[in-house]
Amino acid sequence: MGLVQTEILDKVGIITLDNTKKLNALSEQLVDDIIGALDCFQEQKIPVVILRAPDGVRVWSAGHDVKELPPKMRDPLSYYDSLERLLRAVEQYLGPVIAMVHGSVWGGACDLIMTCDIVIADETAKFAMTPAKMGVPYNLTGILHFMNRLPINIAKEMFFTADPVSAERALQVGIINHLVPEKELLSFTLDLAATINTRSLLSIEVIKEQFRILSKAFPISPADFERVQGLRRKVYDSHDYEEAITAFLEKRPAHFKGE
Ligand code: YXS
Repeated sequence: MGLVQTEILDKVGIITLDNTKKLNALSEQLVDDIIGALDCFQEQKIPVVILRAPDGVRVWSAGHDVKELPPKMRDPLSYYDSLERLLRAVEQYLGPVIAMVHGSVWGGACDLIMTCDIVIADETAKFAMTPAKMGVPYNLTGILHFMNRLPINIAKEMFFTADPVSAERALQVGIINHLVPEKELLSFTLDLAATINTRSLLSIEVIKEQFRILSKAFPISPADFERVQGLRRKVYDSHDYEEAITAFLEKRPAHFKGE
């Protein structure tokens, strides 16, 4: 299917991100192909899905396709934008979506990992959360994904430094469920999926939906929401947002002004 490969092994759906020449950057097309594969598995009531990249890649996904980030004055991460649609598709899939990670994971793809139900990685994995490097304000639902999974100080360090977190540290802080040797990654992940497949899908489906509802049960007042939207607009209207994208495309370090 376009930029992904799909297969079903013993009732486990496998989606392989397969646009490696673009480092699996989450372009609109790759996102649509991943969502299409999830929809196809959902119709067949496939109980468990594994989201992976091809063997041997250095980069699992380079995150949001920078070339598709909108020019300034437009929210880059609003409700119907591609990354947000992808994250919701994973959250709403009927059964567990397991991220199987070999290689580095960047930005929006890091949020995708945080949205998957279970994460299994090998020693080549690393995870970097890059809005502060890209002049992007990020958004409330994305930050909540990290807060639900990590101690807030760890989540803040990931956002404030934008530095990659190693596989070993990712295990320590809870980004990943299991760290396994590269040669055992697929068999370990398939074994875990097979165990889940011996349980009641009906029960798991309802438990997953309760986790989803509770993980979003985070009160915020209309006034605070509107204030956040105003603050976010200051960022994506800023010099820093425009400079970050330009610098990336010109392959040079960004020079931020904080305005
Ligand atoms: O020079 P060509 O045309 O071959 O293109 C280069 C890169 O420009 C391109 N590329 C990307 N294109 C679009 N979107 C991307 N995210 C992206 N990343 C890379 O791929 C070609 C090869 O890249 P190159 O030469 O840098 O490869 P490398 O092996 O030296 O380094 C691999 C990476 C992943 C370490 C490096 O490409 C990199 O740091 N990429 C950017 C990762 C990143 O910061 N992603 C965040 C994107 S913004 C996002 O996700 C959210 C909006 S947010 O920031 O808010 O989380």
